[in-house]
Amino acid sequence: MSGFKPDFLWGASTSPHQVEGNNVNSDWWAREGLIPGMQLSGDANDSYHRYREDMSLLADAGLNSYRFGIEWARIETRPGVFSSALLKHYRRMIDTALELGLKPVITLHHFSSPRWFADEGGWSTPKAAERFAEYAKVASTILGGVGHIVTINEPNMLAMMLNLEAAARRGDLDEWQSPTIENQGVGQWEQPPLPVPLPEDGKHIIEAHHAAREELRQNTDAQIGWSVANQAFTAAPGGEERLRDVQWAFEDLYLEAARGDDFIGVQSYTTQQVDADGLVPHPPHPDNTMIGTAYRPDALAMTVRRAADVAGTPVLVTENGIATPDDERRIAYTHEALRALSTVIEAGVDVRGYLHWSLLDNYEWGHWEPTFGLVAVDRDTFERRPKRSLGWLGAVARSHGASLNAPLAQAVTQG
Ligand code: IFM
Repeated sequence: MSGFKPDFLWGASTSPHQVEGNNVNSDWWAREGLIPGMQLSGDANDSYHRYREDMSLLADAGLNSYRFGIEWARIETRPGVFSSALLKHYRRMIDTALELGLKPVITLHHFSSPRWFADEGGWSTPKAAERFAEYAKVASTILGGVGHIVTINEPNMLAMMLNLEAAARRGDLDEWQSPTIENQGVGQWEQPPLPVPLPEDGKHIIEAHHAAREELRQNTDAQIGWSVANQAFTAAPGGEERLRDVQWAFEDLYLEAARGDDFIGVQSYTTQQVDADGLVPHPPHPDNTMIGTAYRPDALAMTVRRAADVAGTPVLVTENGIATPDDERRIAYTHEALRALSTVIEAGVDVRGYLHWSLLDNYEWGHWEPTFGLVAVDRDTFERRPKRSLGWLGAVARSHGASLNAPLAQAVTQG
């Protein structure tokens, strides 16, 4: 595989709420106690304290980048009140990554917000952009030496959650386990697909991204972008017209908002069919992942091509992975996804890096069962147990993708 340049970023991603533990000042922490059936994040992976160990695992395996987030709910404890101790904490994390040879990719917002922000209306009020930009401005004081900043993770999922939250407030959330796509299908194979976000729910999120981009451009040298959940939509017979509407509301609105950014973050896991009635529920199948989605490693190449086309920017794959208890399957999935990605690069698409989701088996927004990690974590002792896939991905990185030429069977046994 010759497509990967020597400065290509090879790494893995996490998010604060999913790995740090005890994110008590966040809206997500509050929500976990309210929705029946949701498991609690609790101590999560205790990465708040164990980040050096996490980063060392990545670096020792041969990877050169780590995407992690800084947590707004910890940094801005009340409107306009910023914790300098917490800012220093995240600066130490950035310094640790740099010291270990990992290029940090920093996310400013990954689903969780300060409770006070949610209480004043969160992303549904015009104030959101100003609030987020102020946080981005203060955060920029610790972001020196960071090459890539993701302002908002999966703005399209965030917009969709606004919808579900409104349903929860009305008391008619029964059909959903919890308000994220991530939980779709865990043990509920017949669950319908999540609703398409309403374009108006994305409005203030898009404004916030643009306002934060301005602040970050003035105060840092980083490349600025955001990361969109890309669905690799396809039309079932008769669904062609509906496909265009769904694609626009779910994806293109957010990809178009990235025009003028320095990169578009692509997050891709599977594909989704659309027919004349809308999103088609994915049927139960032995090949399905732990969250009930189809096994589709080809989704990555499809989404990277499309995102580059619509956004018109270089691409950084900020998430790609599979929820599976079987690590050989994880290697097989990633092997196929990366081989196809290389073909896309060879065809001329400017792809700057590949960050696997996830470094750790972490808190999957209401559930602990789906395991996406390259590293397992004991929930009581917090012991990290690297899986074979971590060594395998590290070897791919060290060879600049050349090891992807080896047959899959060899990849699986040598990982
Ligand atoms: O765990 C999530 C992540 O927080 C956002 N993108 C999808 C992942 C897997 O569901």
